[in-house]
Amino acid sequence: MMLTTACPLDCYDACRIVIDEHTKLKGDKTHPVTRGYLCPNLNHFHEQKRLITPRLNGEIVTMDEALEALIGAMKSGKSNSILYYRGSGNVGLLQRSTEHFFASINAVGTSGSLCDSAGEAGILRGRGSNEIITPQMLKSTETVIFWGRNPHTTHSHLLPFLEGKNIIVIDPIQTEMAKKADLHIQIKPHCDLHLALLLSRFAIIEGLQDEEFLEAHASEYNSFYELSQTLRIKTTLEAIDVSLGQIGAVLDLIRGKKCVIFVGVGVQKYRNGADILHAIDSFAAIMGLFGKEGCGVSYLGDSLKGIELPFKKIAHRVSKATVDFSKYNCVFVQGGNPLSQMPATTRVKASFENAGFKVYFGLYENETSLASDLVIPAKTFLEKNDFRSSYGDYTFQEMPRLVECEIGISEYDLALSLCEAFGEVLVSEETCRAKLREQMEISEGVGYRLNAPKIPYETGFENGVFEFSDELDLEIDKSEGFHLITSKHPKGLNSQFYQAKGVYMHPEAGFEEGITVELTSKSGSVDMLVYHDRRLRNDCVLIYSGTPDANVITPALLSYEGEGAVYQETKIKVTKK
Ligand SMILES: Nc1nc2c(c(=O)[nH]1)N[C@H]1C(S)=C(S)[C@@H](COP(=O)(O)OP(=O)(O)OC[C@H]3O[C@@H](n4cnc5c(=O)[nH]c(N)nc54)[C@H](O)[C@@H]3O)O[C@H]1N2
Ligand SMILES: Nc1nc2c(c(=O)[nH]1)N[C@H]1C(S)=C(S)[C@@H](COP(=O)(O)OP(=O)(O)OC[C@H]3O[C@@H](n4cnc5c(=O)[nH]c(N)nc54)[C@H](O)[C@@H]3O)O[C@H]1N2
Ligand code: SF4
Ligand SMILES: [Mo]
Repeated sequence: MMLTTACPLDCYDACRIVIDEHTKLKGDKTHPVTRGYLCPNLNHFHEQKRLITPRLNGEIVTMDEALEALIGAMKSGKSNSILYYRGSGNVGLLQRSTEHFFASINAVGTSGSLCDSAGEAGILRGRGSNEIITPQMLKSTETVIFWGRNPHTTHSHLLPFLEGKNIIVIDPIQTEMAKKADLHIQIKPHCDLHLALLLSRFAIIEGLQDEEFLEAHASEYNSFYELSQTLRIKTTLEAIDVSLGQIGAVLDLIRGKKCVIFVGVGVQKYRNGADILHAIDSFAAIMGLFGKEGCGVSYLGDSLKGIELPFKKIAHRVSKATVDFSKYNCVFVQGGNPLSQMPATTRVKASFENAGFKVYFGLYENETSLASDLVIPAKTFLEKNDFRSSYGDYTFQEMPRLVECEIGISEYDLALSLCEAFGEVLVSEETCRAKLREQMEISEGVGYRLNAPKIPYETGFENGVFEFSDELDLEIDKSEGFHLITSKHPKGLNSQFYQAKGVYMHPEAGFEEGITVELTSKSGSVDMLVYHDRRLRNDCVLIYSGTPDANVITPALLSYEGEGAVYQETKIKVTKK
């Protein structure tokens, strides 16, 4: 018999999975987006070596002993010195049942993110809400722009929906999509704000602005246009390494066409990430790309919008990307690997080491589990009940328990044990599942969030109008050193499944393949092997997410808005060893 569930991973696609009696995982052929295939991460899911037994101070213990130690450690201190840190190893909604417990005892949580929150802040500034374009909405789209987004690696189920469309890629790397595109602008990193302003300015010079749309929904665009006029064209084009011909070519490919811009996290790994997304949105507003069929700007959406969870949320929070673990008597890390994935690893490791009792609750051994006092194995997504929504579409899927297994504990069962020990109340798992099912709309066998828009912003914007910026910092960083690009690897998911090695550079950057170089930034130094990659600009170094020690050289800074990590807000000095 075939059973179905959904992939739990932090990915735009949210694939629907069928499993057979041997628990082999396959993509559901009947699902309109998954269409029968998964990706390398899920195809090799069962080959991963998982944590089997709980461990306390390096010794194997039973699950009961592990829970006793956890409860003892939490009861011995003040609850405002307990930190709950949840990563995104599994994005299921019941992962949040543990937050209910920590909220009930007034523990501290985190705010902002390591991921998309700088960009989201920019979207909210302009549009007031963060809606997305799903693959199915692309039917009548004629031109698709991938702006700092790499769909062959991070959104592979979108690819079949792009057939026959004009493609533009704006990316410092010649990605797979760039190779196939009608136009690739191999922009200098961190120059997208300027490109968006120049595109807006030339669109208006050429009279391409959508007057009717602007009049109705975004009438204050003049101040933004004036801002774009403060840029000196020739010097700006030179600084961002884009030609006037390329600006014209972009406008030609979208002139009078239905156009969707997919923006990824690549453009916003900087302190002014919010400004950048806001400027891209502003260009789209000038072109009238919102509220129309086959048009829009699509970033990572708010996957929780429209879903009510039966759990309490933590009230007191500190910024996730810069949290100081050493301030807490007990640190509980769930589904994450901060010692690899947070920026500024040297700082993170020292602060984690100086924390009180450190607990790691996860599926795999990693940098963080190895530095923890207590390690609690989780159950896999096949072994527990859950639900997931997505940031790449509006699906809402149930993930029922399909496999019985002795190993580990589910997030819900752990939360229940903790609530019982502290006299707190947690809604029953069945009630919780029923409440989530009520919020699901089934159409042709697929679950969706209630009230998902058919055409986002068709009835206008949350605040009545699209808001433009009339003030932006337009300074371009001209400091010495290589630009750092740190993006996703096709074979892994951040630090899960596969960890890439070394640093990638263009052969003409001046460093031979196979040598060891020292990479230095204000945050630290690390030695890495050099690999050559002709897809890069010769002023960039690429280190994939999940590469051991990648984050030694990334800064412990927050974006100006959205409390986001800013991995690429640094220049790198490279020296031969
Ligand atoms: N296989 C795989 N899939 C994944 C993940 C994974 O680790 N592996 N991670 C998941 C997660 S957590 C997320 S958040 C999403 C992210 O999905 P994407 O947004 O697609 O992810 P990235 O690879 O970080 O960045 C995309 C592109 O931005 C480009 N870029 C970098 N800097 C700049 C810049 O300054 N300007 C411009 N224009 N482009 C720039 C990079 O070269 C890269 O090609 O992917 C998800 N999917
Ligand atoms: N240099 C660099 N750093 C980055 C990025 C980058 O592009 N470059 N990207 C950033 C981004 S976008 C993100 S989203 C973050 C991701 O950073 P994290 O959220 O820390 O994610 P992972 O490294 O994938 O670690 C996830 C862990 O979750 C655990 N896990 C998996 N499934 C389950 C489960 O069902 N239950 C429990 N309890 N645990 C489980 C696994 O043990 C795994 O080790 O990394 C950020 N860091
Ligand atoms: S990681 Fe993404 S592409 Fe791979 S199976 Fe899961 S949802 Fe699909
Ligand atoms: Mo992410």
